[in-house]
Amino acid sequence: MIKETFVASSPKEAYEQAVEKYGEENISLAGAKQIKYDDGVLRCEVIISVPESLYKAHTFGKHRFGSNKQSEEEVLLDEIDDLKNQLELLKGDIYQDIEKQSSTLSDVKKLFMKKGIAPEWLEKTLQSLIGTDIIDDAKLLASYLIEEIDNALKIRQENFSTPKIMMLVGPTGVGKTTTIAKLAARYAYLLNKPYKVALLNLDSYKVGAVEQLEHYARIMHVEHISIDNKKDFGTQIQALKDYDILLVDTAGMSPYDTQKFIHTIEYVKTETPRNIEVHLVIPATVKYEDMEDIYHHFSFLNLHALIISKFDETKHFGTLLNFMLLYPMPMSYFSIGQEVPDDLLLANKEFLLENFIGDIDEG
Ligand SMILES: Nc1nc2c(ncn2[C@@H]2O[C@H](COP(=O)(O)OP(=O)(O)OP(=O)(O)O)[C@@H](O)[C@H]2O)c(=O)[nH]1
Ligand SMILES: [Mg+2]
Repeated sequence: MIKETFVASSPKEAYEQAVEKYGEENISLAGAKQIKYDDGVLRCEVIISVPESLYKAHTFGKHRFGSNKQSEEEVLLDEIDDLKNQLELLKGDIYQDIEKQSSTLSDVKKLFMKKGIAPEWLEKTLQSLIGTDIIDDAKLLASYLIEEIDNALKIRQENFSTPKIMMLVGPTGVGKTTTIAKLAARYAYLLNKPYKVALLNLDSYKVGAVEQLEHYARIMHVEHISIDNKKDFGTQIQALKDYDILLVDTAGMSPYDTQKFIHTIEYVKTETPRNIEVHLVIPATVKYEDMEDIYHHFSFLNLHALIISKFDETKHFGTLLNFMLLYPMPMSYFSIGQEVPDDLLLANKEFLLENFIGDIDEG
């Protein structure tokens, strides 16, 4: 693996440069820092690891390492791609014509759009029904769309392999600390087997953050440690090696707060014998554009899953479902209220879809 540094005004922008160059699946985050350059401007350096062959191919250009001429196979593949694109366009045109003629189709599409599902996803999904009788039956059409949404949603099954570290990250006030407390109770007391749980608090920003987590730790009789630097984090993880589950609470951060991001990346990248599972907490109540923004900014913290919070504060799940269709990240837990430990569910599709169907029925 080769390490390469990308520089921009925010960690997100620097990371995006790396993604654009190599593709997200080919790189892993190796570190990040903020540096004042000689011109006096603060910039972010994001360091990524990339396989050596890819680095050479993308950095020095194909011609140095292979022939500049396209092989017959490449020409053929390009032509197939062209044909596929043309076919998609044609299907799109046919779909538009059929939608104009079928009021059932356009009514069902409008209803799902009204509930938050994007027209692009709906059109692409409904295109495959062209030529079938389903497009004239509103109930069947709606059931088909619900089934497709069901197929697209991803759940991360709770895994009990220990020892493990779960770190919760997310914007301010989304419910990270409350969810940590619920998870601590779940693992320490509510499962078939009691797990040995410790809480690590990395939030040295918020006034009262230590006391908030300490309060839960005391009630539950679980270990609680506050940490304010990366070295201590590594040392404490080592010292807590007999614990089954370490739950790590982090400071809430605005997606645009570079300092806190850099700080959190350092913790995420700490070398530990245990893998750090990073769960991003997003409230079900935020609007679509904010969800996208939060996801884009946090996604490079090596996210494993999403925890959706504040389900009790909305009856409309369409925006969230739409987000999950376009950004298919696995979901791990749902927080459905403020009560510790009761208001926590394992992420499940039925909960989302039943509420969504109720909403659609009202429409
Ligand atoms: N209605 C509702 N409130 C919640 C839920 N989860 C957390 N809260 C409340 O949201 C507020 C903030 O919760 P915290 O757990 O402190 O949020 P946080 O993400 O740790 O906040 P910061 O550390 O400041 O970033 C508290 O009043 C919680 O009781 C939920 O699922 N539903
Ligand atoms: Mg908190």
